[in-house]
Amino acid sequence: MSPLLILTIFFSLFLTLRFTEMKTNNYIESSFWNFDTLFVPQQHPARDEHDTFFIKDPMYAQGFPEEYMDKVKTVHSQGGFGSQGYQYEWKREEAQKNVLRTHTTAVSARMLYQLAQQQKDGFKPVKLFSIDRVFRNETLDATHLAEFNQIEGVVADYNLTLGDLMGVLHAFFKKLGIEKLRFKPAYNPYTEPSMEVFSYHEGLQKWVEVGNSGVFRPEMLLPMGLPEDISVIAWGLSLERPTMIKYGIDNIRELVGHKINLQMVYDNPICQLTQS
Ligand code: FB9
Repeated sequence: MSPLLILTIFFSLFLTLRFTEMKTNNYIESSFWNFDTLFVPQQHPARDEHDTFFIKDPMYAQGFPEEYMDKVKTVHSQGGFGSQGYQYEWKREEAQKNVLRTHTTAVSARMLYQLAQQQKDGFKPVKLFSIDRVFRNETLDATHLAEFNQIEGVVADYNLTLGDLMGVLHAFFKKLGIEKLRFKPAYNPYTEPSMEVFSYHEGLQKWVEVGNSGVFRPEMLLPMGLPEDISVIAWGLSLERPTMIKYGIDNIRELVGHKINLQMVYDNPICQLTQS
């Protein structure tokens, strides 16, 4: 039993569905890519040190795409693209603050911006994924550490709908042997509509939240230069939760960290999440 096995399963699942992996080799991100490009307002509670690890040195990032940063400033402070924005005074200094990334959705923002820049003459649909560490300054409990591995899928294509998102989620979880899904309306600053995803877990005899998802907002995509009729659907989950549920582990410290029982690691047979 190792998270590595589960990692391999999710990795091969995405490759089977012909997704391309996004480069995630930067744990430190500027607040600009981690929050502002995702239309997360600068006074949002997720942006204070109670939820986010801020870097002391170097405290500030440099080297932003100035033209794009101006568009992000405008959509936050005055709106545009049919949105009224947040009507507040957006500060460059706040966007420059370096953080330990709180989600790999920051990487998705970078990728979508690069694609928009590269594909000025006609956007080619893409399917992207990322699996890597993210950091949250949260209260530690049996299922939460200050870091976890986020799994994220992103599909960008012409005129995608919420129905397409539900369809992709069914295809994704079916590969994990999960057929029955329920969708519950949710809220994220960067997606509208947003849905929490639940699946019925026979062993636990209850509905388990297996992820979050949504359609990226035009206030995020249009300042990047993406064509109006391109919509982007995305979803996320963790690597640790499926591993814990699969192996009946109720305290995450038995899965990662210095307390894990190595004997249990050696004794546990390699096993496979049922693949349809
Ligand atoms: O992984 C989660 N649950 C889960 C997943 C799979 C599973 O079993 C698998 C098949 C065998 C069992 C459980 N969750 C997400 C749901 C909950 O555990 C939740 O309480 C904890 N969440 C983490 C964040 O906690 C603060 C899990 C983590 C999470 C949550 C949201 C996202 C990513 C990870 C996201 C996203 C997103 C949304 C819209 C657009 C792009 C990304």
